[in-house]
Amino acid sequence: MDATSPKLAAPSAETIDRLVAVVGEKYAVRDAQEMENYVTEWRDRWPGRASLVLRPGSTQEVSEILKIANETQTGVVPQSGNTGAVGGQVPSPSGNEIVVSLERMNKILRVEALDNTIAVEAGCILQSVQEAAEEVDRLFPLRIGSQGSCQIGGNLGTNAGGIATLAYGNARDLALGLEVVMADGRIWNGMNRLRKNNTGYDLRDIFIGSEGTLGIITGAVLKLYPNPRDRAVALVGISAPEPALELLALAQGKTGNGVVGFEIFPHYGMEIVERHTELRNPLGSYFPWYVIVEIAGGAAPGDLMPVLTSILEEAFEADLISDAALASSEAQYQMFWSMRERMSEVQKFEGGSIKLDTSVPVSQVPELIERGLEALKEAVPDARPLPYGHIGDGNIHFNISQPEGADTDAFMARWDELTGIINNIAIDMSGSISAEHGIGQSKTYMMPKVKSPLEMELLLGLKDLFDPNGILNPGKVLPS
Ligand code: FAD
Ligand code: S2G
Ligand code: ZN
Repeated sequence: MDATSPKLAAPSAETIDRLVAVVGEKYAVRDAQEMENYVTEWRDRWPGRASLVLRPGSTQEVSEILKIANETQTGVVPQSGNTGAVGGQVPSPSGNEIVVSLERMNKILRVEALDNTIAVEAGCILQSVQEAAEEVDRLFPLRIGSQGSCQIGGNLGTNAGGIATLAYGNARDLALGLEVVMADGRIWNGMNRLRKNNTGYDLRDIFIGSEGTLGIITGAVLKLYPNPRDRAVALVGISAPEPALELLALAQGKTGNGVVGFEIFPHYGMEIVERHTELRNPLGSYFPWYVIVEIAGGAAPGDLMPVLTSILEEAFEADLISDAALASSEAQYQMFWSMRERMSEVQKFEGGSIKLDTSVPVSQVPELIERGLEALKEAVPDARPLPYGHIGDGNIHFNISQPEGADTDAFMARWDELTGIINNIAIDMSGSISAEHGIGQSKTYMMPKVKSPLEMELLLGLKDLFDPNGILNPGKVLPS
């Protein structure tokens, strides 16, 4: 069985009516025009078409939908916030699949402050979960630029990473329990709050990161953390990625696990943020590279400013950094982080932008960047590389903006070629071609290259066991 079984076909009119009857006309989208938002993703890179979009309001409705889909061999694309970066959440152009959007299932089910847990439905927007944690003076530490629209189902579907991974881990590390509807409609209720539960294979972790291909996550129990009493952040001008890693080691040495954010971007990143937003470089001049470092913890507000100041002073003395601006207000704190979080958005205004999501061991990031820049100079001399992101956990988005004035379509047509150059360097360094975004439909062709025959056999075996008819997110993650 391959990942998209040839048995799938467009649902008949009768099947469509049966599926609509599960959620009711009000929560079904039949009209192609109205489907636009569900079949288009934010990079406009993978145009899709669907036979139907369904917006179920309960786990029971998701179960009934999958029962019918499984019986009628109808492909189902699970979708939450539709902010995925690898096209995993949109249907193929065939028009044969249906999209199941979890957006209506957005309730916070239970907050247990003493357990440090929060139970939510899959359609809960990430920011709402962060806010619900804040209400009980706790922290839900998943922090990504799309947090205003991405949802917990998609965060778990992709095992999302983000800004705070280096201190708190990815989505997988933040989940305790799951509720999942299987391809045949059966419901697995794994919504436990246990911190320890070693009873056989970990089903939860198999579903997390499976990108909608093994089951539809309808609920989750997530970990909450004690709220840090203080935080301090600085924007630093620096000469190269190497000293950035020395600054990271210095900061971690002084604060234990207190470094909760450590992001790098090149001067080109600063240039396009200033060109396309109201944000301005707070440093007196420009530098080849910039780092945003955040430390959190302390016993009271104000505790950490002296700590971060002493770290930066020591970094100056060691000639690691060229300049630094410490955020002296909440507004400045937000401004520093906006510079980083809008880096993805502003690339769109620079013309064609080819995206990468590589990771290597943290200490090898400088080598990845150096080799990548070298190789790109060869392949596309006037392109504008933008290696940026989560250097603190070894994840670099080695994005590439087209040469100024170049033909965008011609440049974007080189997507596989140019991503191949950088991905091959990551592979050569025993790194990953997908640190946090997943495989989606964008990288399925690379799976046999990055997985051993044994791994491919085990992954396909899992897919066959969980979804024998191949109805769940056909053509995603595993090559068809
Ligand atoms: P969707 O896009 O709806 O779906 C993503 C995948 O999960 C698809 O394969 C889909 O089929 C599957 N899925 C969705 N819902 C379910 C469900 N209920 N059950 C099972 N499978 C499901 N990602 C990062 O990891 N780190 C970042 O720092 C980051 N920054 C971003 C910044 C911006 C500005 C943007 C636009 C995106 C960024 N992303 C980042 C990518 C994206 O936000 C994440 O992958 C996010 O986790 C996707 O969540 P979503 O709810 O939008 O999922
Ligand atoms: C980030 C967003 C997507 C991209 O901002 O950390 O994950 O590649 C990325 O621009
Ligand atoms: Zn990222």
